[in-house]
Amino acid sequence: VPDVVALGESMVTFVPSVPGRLADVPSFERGIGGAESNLACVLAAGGHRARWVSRVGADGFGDHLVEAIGAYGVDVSGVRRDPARPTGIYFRTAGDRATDSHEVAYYRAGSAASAMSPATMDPDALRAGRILHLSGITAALSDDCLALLRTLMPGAPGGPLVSFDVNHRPGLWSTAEDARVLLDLARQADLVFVGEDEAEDAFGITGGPDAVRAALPEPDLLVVKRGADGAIAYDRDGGRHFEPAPRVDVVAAVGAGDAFAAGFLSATLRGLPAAARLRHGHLWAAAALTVPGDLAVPPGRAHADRLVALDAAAWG
Ligand code: KDG
Repeated sequence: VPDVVALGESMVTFVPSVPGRLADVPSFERGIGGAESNLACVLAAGGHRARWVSRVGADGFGDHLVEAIGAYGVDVSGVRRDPARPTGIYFRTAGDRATDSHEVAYYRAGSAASAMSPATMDPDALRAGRILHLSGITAALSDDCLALLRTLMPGAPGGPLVSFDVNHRPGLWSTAEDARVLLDLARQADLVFVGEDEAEDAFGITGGPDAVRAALPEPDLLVVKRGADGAIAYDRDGGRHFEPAPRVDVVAAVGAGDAFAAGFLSATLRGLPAAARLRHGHLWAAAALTVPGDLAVPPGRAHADRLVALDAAAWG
């Protein structure tokens, strides 16, 4: 039984060789991207059984994704090849370290993954793990992808815990109506990850993390992320737990949210309390923040446990 099954589109990523505007970047290095497979890769690297379920083209980029994600130890048996549609790719700039504003150019419309649907994917296989991890990116890919998400949420009794990362990607959405779609999906998940800034941009929720919880009271567990200012977990009993984030020299923020969710889920699978879940999330995110690519191997479990056990002064 997989610990975590993650559903979503992955893309070959082109990471710029130099900072600056996309128009000026002369060359790029190939990497792998995709929020949900990033999460599966870091979970597998962290010693968990992770399965990534998706569709990729029957092309070289699809081969590369399956091989590279499989090389992290992720179970890729649920990935289907589509001879009629290409694998998505995307280019991005290195961004501004302080604001993490970067340009993204997606080439994914009509991709193999956009044809994920209740008819082309097996919902039972998707529900085979202890946790099913989904994200708002999938909702934006096509009506079929959104229909698939809706068959998986809310989770059924005895089924996996449904984890949902809002992952609002403005470049994939066109109307304000779409924010409602994301909010409705988030309401049906057991565990939700959302950034405070994301909640403001996507949902217009101002007033900080408590206002996000007030607008999203349904999930048993809601994690509101505040970047360098830490994260707060709200539980169903009214509990509110804040943990500061360690200060790191940020190289590239892309992938940090996926790593945070992976660290949090890892600690959840291990039955650790809220404080440790948040700290593992922060540590795994720190690993991703300090590399240029979208993905970083998290610290080993014993090492991470020692860092998590440091007293509050080391974390504050
Ligand atoms: O979370 C990082 C992702 O944004 C990146 O890997 C690509 O999945 C991606 C997307 O759709 O933006």
